Amino acid sequence: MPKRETATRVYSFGLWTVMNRGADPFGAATRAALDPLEAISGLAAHGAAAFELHAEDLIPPGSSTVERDRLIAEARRRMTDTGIVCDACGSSMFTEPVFKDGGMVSNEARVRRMALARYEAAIDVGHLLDAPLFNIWGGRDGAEVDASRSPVDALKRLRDGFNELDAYITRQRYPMRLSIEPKPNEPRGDLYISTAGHALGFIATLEHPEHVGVVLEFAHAAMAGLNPAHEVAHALYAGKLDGIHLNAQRPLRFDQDLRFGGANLKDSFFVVKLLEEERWPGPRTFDAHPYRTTDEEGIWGFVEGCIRAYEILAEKVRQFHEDAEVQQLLAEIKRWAAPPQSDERPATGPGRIFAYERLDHLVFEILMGTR
Ligand code: GLO
Ligand code: MG
Repeated sequence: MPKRETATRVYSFGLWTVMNRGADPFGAATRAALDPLEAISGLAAHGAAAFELHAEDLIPPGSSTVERDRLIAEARRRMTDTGIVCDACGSSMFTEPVFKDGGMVSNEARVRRMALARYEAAIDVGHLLDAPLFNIWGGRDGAEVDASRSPVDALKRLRDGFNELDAYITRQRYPMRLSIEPKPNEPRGDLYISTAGHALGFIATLEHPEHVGVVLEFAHAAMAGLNPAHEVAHALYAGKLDGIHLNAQRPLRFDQDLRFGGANLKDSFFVVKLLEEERWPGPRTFDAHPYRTTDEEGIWGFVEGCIRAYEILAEKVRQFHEDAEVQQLLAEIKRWAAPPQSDERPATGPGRIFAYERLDHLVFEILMGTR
């Protein structure tokens, strides 16, 4: 067996993933709430070296400053005891009725102010937990009724909001980047920043585009019917991949947040292949939910399952690279890329097509474990 290169790979989970209680739009919770501090310790005990959170996962909205500081101190104690680190913070303001028409895009100026204040408070929490990234998924920043707001005005409001948050981080001298997590829809009918392309185009309009990156989620790409690896590639190519959320999702459906490996075997393989080949240094973060049929104990099996799925796929990537026939086919493809020696027209014979047919089949065999 070749030596495994897992030493530098950091696995991370959103606290909200293990705290999820199995509720869905048609059904109530099926398991008890996990305490956020227990979530931190439990993740550390089951193979995660990092966690992400919404500030509100740890500090319930409306908590006093004393309570906030106590919870942060306790979280930090768990972090020191276990070695787990916080790799990103965000806000779950999208759950609250006051933000029903959006946070930064709301038509109500007072609500937009509240949203920025809420983000700033969450940025402070992230800083106190040493999070290097503040990730914004604007779950309510979208619309069902397009007559209610011009999408251009929505983008301008988002621009002003991001500029203000960036200025806040700079003023506070926090060593923290901002990121945008795009999603095509849900909970809003349509969200304004839907894909990697939307996020990258939008970031270019900010005052300091160099302070802002992208967190891409596998399921969000699949929901839009896009190729997740191509989405990730766009962010990598732009030097802006600040985070990845791994999970599984049947294309073109509501947000399923299935366990990584639970669907999309081949697409998952190509995302892992890309991250490993590019030696992307960031944490492999899972943003999925244990199935609604899972009980409290099963949550840790879910955690281990996500990590194991990544490791198996990374091993398959290694196998792909070490397979002699794959290498021969790839070498053949590379030869076509050499500068032409003459102005001879490209050959149109069947040989070149055959290489892809075989290559694809070899990927299938590798994934099935029959090779
Ligand atoms: C929902 C998103 C959500 C974000 C999180 C980031 O679809 O994936 O879970 O990742 O709010 O803070
Ligand atoms: Mg996510």
